[in-house]
Amino acid sequence: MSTTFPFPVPPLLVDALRSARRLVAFTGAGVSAESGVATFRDAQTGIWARFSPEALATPDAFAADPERVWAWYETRRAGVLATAPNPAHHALAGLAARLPESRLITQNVDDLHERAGSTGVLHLHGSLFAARCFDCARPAPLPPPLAAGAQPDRLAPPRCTACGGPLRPGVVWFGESLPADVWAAAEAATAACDLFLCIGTSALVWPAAELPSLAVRRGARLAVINPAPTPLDRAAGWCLAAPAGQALPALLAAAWPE
Ligand code: BV8
Ligand code: ZN
Repeated sequence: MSTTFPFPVPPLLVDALRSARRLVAFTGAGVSAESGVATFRDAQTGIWARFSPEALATPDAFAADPERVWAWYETRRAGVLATAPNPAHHALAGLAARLPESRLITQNVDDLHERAGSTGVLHLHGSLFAARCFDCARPAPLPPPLAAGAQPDRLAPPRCTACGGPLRPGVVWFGESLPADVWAAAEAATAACDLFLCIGTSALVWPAAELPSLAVRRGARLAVINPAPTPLDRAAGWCLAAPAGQALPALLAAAWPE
């Protein structure tokens, strides 16, 4: 059932939220959109307009042209540092305070959930704020970030002090496995949850996109928050067609009026 926002918040969803014992919030790039962070599949802006993210976010792309791929990630990292969490991030941090058994699972590689106060965030696809050697996989410190707004189209990655290989971003690229421990924790939380909030994701990237269906198969109720339709809508008990920065604060205010 699709509810066109802004109001009223579906009363049965408010009840489900208030009485949830084990909630999972599952986020994608849309939750950071109102912070000004481009979503993953939005048309790439500026110098990146001619690349599809899928074409850049792979080990082969990095091996073929490390300077172009490293420049893209450093530009994204600087962009995230120049922005701030939005009301959606803060609402999710507030939700955890109300429902201590809840878990936050994200596909995002930014740190905006943490900067809003969320803890124990499960980053399925890694983080822009970690780096490791492309050759020997040793973790390595990141260099100082680019100046905000800088968009070099090429940037030489720093070298590993142990083997001299190029550093790569600590993200999961297409064709790479998700971190096994993070994936196992995400699956376990999803299988055990009673309410699954799916926020700001096109649900097109696997195996992450499997989680909402797993939750429903295990008996949880599913709510989707996304201004656009998603493949999950048919299985959802509620579809809130609104930006997360509006829908999540409204949901919390309805469930726990001050
Ligand atoms: C793997 C890090 C194999 C890098 C990312 C079936 C099973 C397993 C794999 C596959 C499979 N089918 C295909 C695959 C391969 C592939 C895949 O899924 N391809 C897709 C393109 C079909 N999967 C993989 O390669 C995965 N690895 O499976 O390994 C393997 C197996 C064994 C052994 C070895 C290997 C790895 C996938 C991870 C890729 N890395 N990110 C980086 O960020 O650069 S994925 C990338 O997509 C981001 O993490 C992003 O978060 C994620 C998902 O996208 P969304 O978050 O949903 O973002 P998107 O832009 O699509 O949508 C935004 C949504 O927000 C929209 O719906 C919009 O309407 C909405 N929105 C906008 N504004 C708002 C809003 N919502 C709310 N409020 C708003 N204001
Ligand atoms: Zn190395």
